[in-house]
Amino acid sequence: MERKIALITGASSGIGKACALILAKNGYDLIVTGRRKERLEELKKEVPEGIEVLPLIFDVRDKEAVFQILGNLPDRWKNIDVLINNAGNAHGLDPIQTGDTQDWDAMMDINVKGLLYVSKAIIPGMTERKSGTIINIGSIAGKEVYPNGNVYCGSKHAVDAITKGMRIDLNPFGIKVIGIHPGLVETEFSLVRFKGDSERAEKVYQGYQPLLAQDIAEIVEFCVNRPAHVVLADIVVLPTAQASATLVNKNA
Ligand code: NDP
Ligand code: 8X3
Repeated sequence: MERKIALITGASSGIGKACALILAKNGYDLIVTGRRKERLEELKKEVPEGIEVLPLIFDVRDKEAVFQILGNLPDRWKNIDVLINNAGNAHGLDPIQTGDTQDWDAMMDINVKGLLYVSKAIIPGMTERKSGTIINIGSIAGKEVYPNGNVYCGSKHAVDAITKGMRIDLNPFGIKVIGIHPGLVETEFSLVRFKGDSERAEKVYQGYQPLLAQDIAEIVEFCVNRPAHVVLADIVVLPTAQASATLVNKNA
C-alpha cells in the first residue's frame, strides 16, 4: 500500500509539532517546515520507527523560496495527502493607533500570504489527483475581534474567508478543506506575541486550564480519520474556561 504523506508548516513548535507527531503515529510520513532547522531535526528523532521525515527550512514569507522548494520536491514526496497550514503567530497586542507596521506586515505576510503561497504550491498536485485534505489553522480571533487584536484578528478572519473560498473552489475535485479555530492554547504563541517577555506570556495561561497543542492534534487526527464522504468543515475549540475571545473564567 502506498504510504500517506502529510505536510505541516510551522512544525518546529506548538500546534504544528503536535500535529506532526500525531500524524506520524497514524502512519503518515512527514514533510515538516519552519525556520528553525535544529528543532525540525529534533522532531525527526521523536517519530515512531519506520516513519520518514523530510524537514524543509524556509520562511513562508519568502515567495521564491516557497515555490522553489515545494515546487521541486523529490518524486517520492510529491503526492501530499494532507496539508496543514499552521505556521503563524501574533506579533504585538497594541491599539490600532499605536500599532507597529512591522508587526502588521509580519502578521499579514506570514498568517495570510504565507498560507496562500504554500497552498498554491501544493494544491495543483491535489487537483490533479482529485484527492487531498487541507487543514487551515485559524483562530477564535478569526471569528471574533478583541481589544488590541485588530490586525491579528484581521489576518485570522482572512484565513477563515480563504478557507471557505478554498472549500468552494476545490469542491469539484473532492478535496476536503477544514478550518480549525482554537481559543487559548499554551504554546510559544504568547512568547512570540510579547517579543520574548516570558513573564507576560506566562500570565496569559495562568488561573485556568488552557488548551494544549495535543488537544488540537487530536482533533486533526479525528478529522483525517473520517470516511471519504465526511468533512468536519469548520471547528471552533476553546478551553472549557473560555466562553468567547474576551471572556475567560480565571481562578474559578
Ligand atoms: P508557536 O509559536 O508555538 O508556533 C508557531 C510555528 O509557526 C512555529 O513552528 C514557527 O516556526 C512557525 N512560523 C512562524 N513564523 C514563520 C515564518 N515566517 N515562516 C515559517 N514558519 C513560521 O505557536 P502556535 O503553535 O500556538 O501557533 C500555530 C498556529 O496556531 C498559528 O497559526 C497561530 O496563529 C494559531 N493559533 C494559536 C493559538 C494559541 O493560543 N496558541 C490559538 C489559535 C490559533 P519557526 O519559528 O521555526 O519558523
Ligand atoms: C490565538 C488565540 O485569543 O490569543 O489565536 O487570539 S488569541
